[in-house]
Amino acid sequence: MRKGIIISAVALVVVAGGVIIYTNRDSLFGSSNSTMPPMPTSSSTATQSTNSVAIQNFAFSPSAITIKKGTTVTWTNQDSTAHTVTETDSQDGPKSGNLSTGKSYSFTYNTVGTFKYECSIHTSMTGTVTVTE
Ligand SMILES: [Cu+2]
Repeated sequence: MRKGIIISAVALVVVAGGVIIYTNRDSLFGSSNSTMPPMPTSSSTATQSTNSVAIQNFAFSPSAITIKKGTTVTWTNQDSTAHTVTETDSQDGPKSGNLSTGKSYSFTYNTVGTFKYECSIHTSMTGTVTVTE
């Protein structure tokens, strides 16, 4: 009988401990969700006529731009993490190296075509520059 009580007590502690861990996990998840960067807006994925691209929330914004031949495009890192602007299609394109917070990099596109680039640190960050006559 006493053995049964002890086992029950141990089981209760295990269950209670599990509940506390679960609750903490839950609140951790809740707080990390609230600090998640906002989802990119649809406008940042549409092709835009600009020569200025922000690097923010682990994305190029806008990620697709159209420019005239001879235009200089400037990327500015607004994240607290270092990023790069690196061509990925073996054409003449940007090769910025690491850009720390607040740093900018410029590249002039002198050839008509479509040019792809990425952040070489976070390769899910991609962008496209379309150069027209
Ligand atoms: Cu990056």
